[in-house]
Amino acid sequence: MNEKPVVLLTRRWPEKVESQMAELFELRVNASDLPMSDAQLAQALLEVDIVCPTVTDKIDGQMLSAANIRTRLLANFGVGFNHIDIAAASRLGIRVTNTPGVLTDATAEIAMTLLLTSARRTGEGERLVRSGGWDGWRPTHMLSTQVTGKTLGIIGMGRIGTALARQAHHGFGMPILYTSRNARPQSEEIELGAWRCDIDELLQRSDFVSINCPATPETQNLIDSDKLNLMQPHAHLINTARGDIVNEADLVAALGNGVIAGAGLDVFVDEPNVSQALMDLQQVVLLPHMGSGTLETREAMGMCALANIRAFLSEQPLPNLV
Ligand code: 8YV
Repeated sequence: MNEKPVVLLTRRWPEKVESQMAELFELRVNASDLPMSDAQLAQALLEVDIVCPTVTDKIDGQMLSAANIRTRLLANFGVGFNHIDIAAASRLGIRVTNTPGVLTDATAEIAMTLLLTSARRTGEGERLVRSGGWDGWRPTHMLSTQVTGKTLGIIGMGRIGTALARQAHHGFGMPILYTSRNARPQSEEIELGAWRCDIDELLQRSDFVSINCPATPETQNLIDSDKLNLMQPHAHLINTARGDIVNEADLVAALGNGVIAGAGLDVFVDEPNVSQALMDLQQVVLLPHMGSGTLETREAMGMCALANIRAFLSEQPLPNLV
């Protein structure tokens, strides 16, 4: 009988997926559930057939330059793969897969949550009640900005951007501006009240701006002080994509100087470290990278990675080859 392939989960996965994988493979799981060190990851690449990394594992060109790498597949748990050097992997013939689609709605929900929380100041309100500092209702207390009917600009109209547009347009009557390499089909633009424009026009005309593009060399620091200066003073910036698409120091300055009104962030440049300057701003909503974090979605992400592994092992086309 053939030996079972050795598969490594670099973090704990939902129980339902782990148990299926344990039946199929010689499964190694990082039981500590702490991020693995570079040395541990490099060692794993020498020892296991398939590594299943997450956003907390940086697999760079240097790591992939080691001799005698045994790993043939990196089955990433997540849609974003900016933590993996794809070019270096492909030079070695290592295939990389991801988990698109299954996390679209959950991530769009968190973008909408951040938008609503930032606009309606509900994070601040909750902190006020819990602190015991609420001194009662009055007509001018904690006034915020209405969401319904306002314009939402979406940078990156892929799966998640489109799902967010759908929630915002159908749920809150928001007209949509978007940037995207390719225009969406006209029927979809009509359904979503969506208009494609360039990023500068989007920033100038939107009341809310949501970042939903992948992190690439081209999008690194895409939103810097020049771009923030184009936004309206009452506008809010939402980021559920990757932290380094926004220049955090420039964002802190823009919020501090009233260049924009607020921000909602699920992702940061140096996770899990969040700068004190951001923490000090009341008009920023901070979440711990929980876009895809529903049980249903995390299970589906695991099952999607498993489907990629099974296809790889049976030499079938990989459903989500990067
Ligand atoms: C994941 C994400 O939870 O899929 C992504 O790209 O940002 C998150 O939703 C994370 O990346 C897990 O690796």
